[in-house]
Order: sequence, then structure tokens, then C-alpha cells
Amino acid sequence: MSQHTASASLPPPGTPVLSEEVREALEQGQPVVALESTIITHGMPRPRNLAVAAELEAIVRAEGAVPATVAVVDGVPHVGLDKEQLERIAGGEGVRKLGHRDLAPAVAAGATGATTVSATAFLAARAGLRVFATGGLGGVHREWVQTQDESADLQLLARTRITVVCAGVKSILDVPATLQRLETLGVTVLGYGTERFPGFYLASSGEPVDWTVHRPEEVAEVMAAQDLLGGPESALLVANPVDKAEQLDPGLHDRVLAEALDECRGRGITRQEVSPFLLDFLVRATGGASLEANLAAVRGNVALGARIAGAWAARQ
Ligand code: PSU
Ligand code: MN
Repeated sequence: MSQHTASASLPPPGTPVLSEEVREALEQGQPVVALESTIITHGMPRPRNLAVAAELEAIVRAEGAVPATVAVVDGVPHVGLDKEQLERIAGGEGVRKLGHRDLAPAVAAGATGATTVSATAFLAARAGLRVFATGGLGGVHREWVQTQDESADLQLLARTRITVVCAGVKSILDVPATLQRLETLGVTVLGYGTERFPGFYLASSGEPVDWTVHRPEEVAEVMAAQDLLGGPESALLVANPVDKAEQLDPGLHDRVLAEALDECRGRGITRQEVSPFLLDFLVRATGGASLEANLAAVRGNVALGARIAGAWAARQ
């Protein structure tokens, strides 16, 4: 571990290192938005992923907030990456996917990896950030009865005080079961400008949400109420639908999803390989349209995250 202690400027291993810009913004009470890195490494084709990563940071800045992309570089968790670090993560060579439980071994081994929602939310909250924007959460998989495959995102969000802006969960998951699990875990869900839980590629999954807000200030109000009420330090999910004009054609979506699930079952693909296989199948079967809808959803979430961070900072 000598690489960590060699530099006097670095805190002990495992402590998230803030970029200069993020540290200053936090000190001055300016809005900061955490961004996840797994969508860059494992959710998008190279080399477009690097351009997207930079674009997402630019969107946050354009909305008046500071972006803090989260990743582990050479065993050091970073909240806010510089250009070289972002290139390294997007380049993908030897970059692992790190959930919350993978952080300790990654730190100990000096590994480089992209953080999922669970790891990003954990590190961002540790660093004092309150708002995090991403694409979709992990959730309860179809065929859960056989596989027990449920993303660690859900449990982590049940015990982490952070506001997560997402476009729902991918339709390759069991959406009603995921919503039920969030309810069981006590994670509050707000529909943003909608009474339906978004369907990631689609503006609506068809499932209802119990609470709807329309402005960033209303989200900040709910965050303040969470803190005042006390109790378990759970997250707040803001479910923000993709613009209807940019969603995937619903007929096409339903058709290719059914094909993808059949193909996956037929080939006997299981465990960690399921999601990448299905996502890749969707991109190819829709001629890239699913990727465009995915990007549109993420851009919208990042912009909204910045506005919520602004509303939150204004209250402090
Ligand atoms: N959903 C998406 N895109 C993604 C992911 C989820 O629409 O890239 C990634 C996120 O990083 C999420 C992770 O936290 O997958 C969940 O992985 P798992 O199911 O292995 O927990
Ligand atoms: Mn899983």
C-alpha cells in the first residue's frame, strides 16, 4: 500500500479524494452533483462513452453546478475526476465494475474501477454530496425466484442519505418487483412531473408512483423534511422520465425486449452476463435507437440533478 502513503497530499487509503473544484464548491456551499462511472464503462460503447462522460459534466456546469464523477483510480476512490482520470476510466483497459462491496478489495489491491449506483452513492455521501444523477438503477431481475438476483443498489439506498435522479430501471428487470422492494426497504420515490414510474427507454413503465413533484424546489423541500423527521438515513429517488419525443418507439421496445429475453434464455446466459447481453441485443436490434433513448434519459437526469442541487444549496 506504499503508493498511497508515499504522497503527503493524499488522505489514508479508502478516504474519497475530492477534486479541487468539488472541494471548493462544497466549502462555499455551491451545488455539486455526483455522476456514476459504470454507465460510462459498462453501459456504452467506446469511444463514444468518453464524449458522453464529458458532455454530462458540461450539462451539469451549464446548469450552474459542479460535476463530481466518481471512480476508483489505482486503489484511490475519487469524487471528481480530472481529464486524464476520466480518459483512463472511459478507456476501459482493466477497468472493473465496482459495487459497494467491491470497494474495500479494490482499495487494498490498488485496482482501477468504475462505480455502480451503490458504490457511487456510498462514496458521494461520504464526501458530503447530497445529489447524484444517473441513468437507471439496478433492481430485481426477472426470474428472481430461481436466481435471487437483486442489485445491491436497492439495499444501499435504504441506508444512505442521498437524492438520486434516475429514469427508473431498465425494462430488462422486473419493474413492479423492484418498486415493491423499494417500498419494503423504505426508500421514498417521487415522480418528477409524472404520476407513472418511468420506463427508462420509455417515458412510462405503466406502474403508478405515490408522490409527484414538478419543481426542483419541491424536491429540496422533501429532502429537508427527510432530515427533520430523522429516522433511517435512506435515499430519495427522483424518477424523471425521458422526454416523450426522445423515447424508444413503444411497439419496437416491446418486440425487441421479448426477442432479447427469449435469446438470453435459449443460450443459457446467466448471472453478471445477463444485463450486458440484453442491453447489447437491444442496441443492435433497434439499430442504435435504444442507445439514443438511453442517452436522452441520462442527459435529462443530469440537468435535473444540477437544478435540484441548486435548489438544495439555496436552502442551506
Ligand atoms: N442500469 C442502467 N445502466 C447501467 C446500470 C444500471 O440503466 O449502467 C449499472 C449501474 O451502475 C447500476 C448497476 O448501479 O448497473 C447495477 O448492477 P448490478 O445489477 O450488478 O447491481
Ligand atoms: Mn445482479
